[in-house]
Amino acid sequence: MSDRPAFDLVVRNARVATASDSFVSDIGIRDGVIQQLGHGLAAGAREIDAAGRVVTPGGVDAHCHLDQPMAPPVRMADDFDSGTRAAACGGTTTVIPFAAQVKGQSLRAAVDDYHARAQGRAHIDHAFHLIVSDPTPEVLGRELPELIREGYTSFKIYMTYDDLKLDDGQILDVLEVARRHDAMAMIHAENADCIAWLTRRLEAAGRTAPRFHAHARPMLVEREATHRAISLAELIDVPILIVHVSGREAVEQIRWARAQGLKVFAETCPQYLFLTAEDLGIDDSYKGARCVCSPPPRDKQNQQVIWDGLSDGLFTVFSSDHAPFRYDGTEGKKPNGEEVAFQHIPNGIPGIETRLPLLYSEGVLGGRITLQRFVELTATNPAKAYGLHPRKGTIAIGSDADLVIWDEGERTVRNAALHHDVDYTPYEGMALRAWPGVTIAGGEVLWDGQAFHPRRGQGRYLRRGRPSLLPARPTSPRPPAA
Ligand code: DUC
Ligand code: ZN
Ligand code: ZN
Repeated sequence: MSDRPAFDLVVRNARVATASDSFVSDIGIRDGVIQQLGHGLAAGAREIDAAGRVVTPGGVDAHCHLDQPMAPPVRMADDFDSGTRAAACGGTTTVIPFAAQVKGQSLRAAVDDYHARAQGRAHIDHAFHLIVSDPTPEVLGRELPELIREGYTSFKIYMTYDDLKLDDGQILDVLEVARRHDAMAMIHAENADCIAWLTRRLEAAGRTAPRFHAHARPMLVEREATHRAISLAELIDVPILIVHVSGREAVEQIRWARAQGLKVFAETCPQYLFLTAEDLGIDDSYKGARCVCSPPPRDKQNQQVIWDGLSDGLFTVFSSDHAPFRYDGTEGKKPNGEEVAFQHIPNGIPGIETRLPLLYSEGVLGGRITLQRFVELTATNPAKAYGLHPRKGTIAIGSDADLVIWDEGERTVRNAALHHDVDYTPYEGMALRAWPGVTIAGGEVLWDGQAFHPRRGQGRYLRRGRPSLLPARPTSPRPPAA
C-alpha cells in the first residue's frame, strides 16, 4: 500500500457556498480535483483550517482583456502573466479574454496569435472568446463554424468602434451562425452613428476633455442599440448576452425582452456600481481619463438600478471588463505621452483583482445580494454561459479544485497592494469589508492573503463545451401529432 495521504489538500470546516446551498464541510482534493465533501475526511498532505470562513468557487471572469493587440503606440498593460497573477490574488481562477479578429485577418490567425501570447505565461486556467469584426463569407461559412466545433463556443460582436463594428445585416449573419452551431453571442450595444455625430459636435465646440466621453455616449445610445440587438436576435430566434450594461435605459429594454419570453441574458461590471460620470472629471482635468470606458459610468440612481438587477435575477453574469492601460507613460491613457481629446483615449479600466472583493464586500456583506447570488453571478453562471460548467464555477465532487477562502475584516483598496501592471485603480482608498484570504487553483495555493505563489505557464487552456444556461435544442424535429 502506498504511504501517500488520501488527499493532496484538505480544506477543513469550510462554510461552503454554492449557487444553491451553504453547508459546513471538509473539501478533499486530489490531483487538482475535488474528490470528497463531508465531515471528518482523511488526512491530506497539506491541510487548511477554514473554520468560520466562507469558501466560494474560484471566480470565472468571463469578460476581461489581456494582451489584446492594439494599434501602436497603445498597448495593454497586462499580459497573461500579470493579468492572471492579479486575477488569482483577487479570487479569480479562470479567465476568458478575447482572441480579436482585425478586419482583413482570418479568425484562425487571430486565434493562433492569441495562443502564442498565452503560451507559457498563464498562472490560471483560461479559455478564449472570439471577437468577430470581419464576417466574410469564408468566416461565416467555414472558420467560425469550425472554431465553434473546436470549443470556441462564444464570440463578441460590436455595434460601435470603427475598427470593430458590424452593421445590422452583418449582425444577422453572425447570429445565424450562433443559432446553427449553438454558440453564445455577446453584444456590445451602443449606437455608433449617434456617438460619431455627438463627438463631432462636442469637438467643434472645443469640448474635448475626458469628461465629454460620457456626453458623447448618453444612455439613449445604449438603449437604442440594446433594443436593436434584441430585435435582431428575435428575428433569428437565438439567445444573446448583452455585455457591460450600464444603467436604467438598457435594463428596461432587457426587462421588456424577458417579459416577451425572449432569451436575452445580461452582464454588468463593477464600474456601473461604484463609479459615476463624475469620475471622468468635474472640470477639464485629464485625470478623468483613468475612468474612460464604454459604456461610461452613469450616476447614483443608475447604480441602484444595477444593484436591483443583480439582486432580482435580471443579470446573469458579473464580469470585470478589465481593459488595462497605464495612466502615465506613452502606451496607455496618454498615447505618445500626450493628453488627447476624449475620443482618442484608449477605452477601459482595470478591475480583474477587485471584481470579487468589491461585490462580496458591498453586495453580500452590504446586504444587497445573497451569498448564493454572488456565487451564481461570479462563477456558476459564467461557467454555464460559456460551456465550462460543472468543471468550473461550482464546488462539487469532480469539479476542479478552484476555491476562495474569504477573510472578513476591513481592508482599504490600494493600487500599491494590487498585482496588475497598471499604475492606478479606480477604487483607490475604498474601504472594503472582505478580501480573498486564500485562492486555490487546481488544488494549489496561489494566493495566501500575503503573497502570490506563481505557477507561470501552468494555467491550462480550456476547450469549452456548448453554453448550458438553456436546455439544448432538440436535435430532430418533433414527430407529427397523431
Ligand atoms: N469597453 C469595451 O467595450 N471593451 C474594453 C473596455 C471598454 O471600455
Ligand atoms: Zn464592449
Ligand atoms: Zn470589454
